[in-house]
Amino acid sequence: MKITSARLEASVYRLEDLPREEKPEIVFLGRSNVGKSSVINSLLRMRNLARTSSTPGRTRGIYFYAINERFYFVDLPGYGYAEVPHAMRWAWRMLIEGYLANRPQIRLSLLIVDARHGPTPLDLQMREWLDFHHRPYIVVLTKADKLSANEVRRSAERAARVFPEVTIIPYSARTGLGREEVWRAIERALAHSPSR
Ligand SMILES: Nc1nc2c(ncn2[C@@H]2O[C@H](COP(=O)(O)OP(=O)(O)OP(=O)(O)O)[C@@H](O)[C@H]2O)c(=O)[nH]1
Ligand SMILES: [Mg+2]
Repeated sequence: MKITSARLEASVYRLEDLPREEKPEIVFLGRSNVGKSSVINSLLRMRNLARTSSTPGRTRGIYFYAINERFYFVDLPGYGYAEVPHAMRWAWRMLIEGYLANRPQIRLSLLIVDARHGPTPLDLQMREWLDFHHRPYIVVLTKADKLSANEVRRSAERAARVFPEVTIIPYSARTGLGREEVWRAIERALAHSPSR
């Protein structure tokens, strides 16, 4: 896809502030610090659009990036960051789940998983939840550049056992591995959107 514009349109910290626009939405979710924002930047070939950090728990709100003024990339706060106070974790969960459960505009979710560690128990919870709500998703195994080709293959096999019938794409924000394949999945999801 040719990217002609990408800009942060809204930072949302409360469900009542969600954009009222009805553009289709592509959601990026996963464990804290797994590389969600980096996937967004690398897909767009923009270094600093979505804020990245080596400090976990940096993305606090739901960020809506308007792409080509046609659809949104939605960057969610990561789950499972233990250092966050309990009350705040609860607030994040309410925000994320409230958004995911009640948003017909969502066309596809990208569950970002660290290729080195594979799906964690919280990723499995997320899977149950997405399945329960009939939300379409793919799994992106990121940071693949930190593994050998063989290890990447084994990681993809492991993920395929945990996520049978789900598209699994090894990815690296550093090398561009998987980029074209992820775009194809996004384009397919957008093409099915009734708003087009
Ligand atoms: N080697 C390598 N490092 C990566 C890759 N993707 C992300 N990183 C690094 O991982 C760290 C976290 O990346 P982010 O994109 O900020 O992760 P996030 O999931 O958005 O983090 P939170 O918003 O805090 O949950 C940063 O130091 C990135 O540079 C990758 O594909 N390869
Ligand atoms: Mg982030």
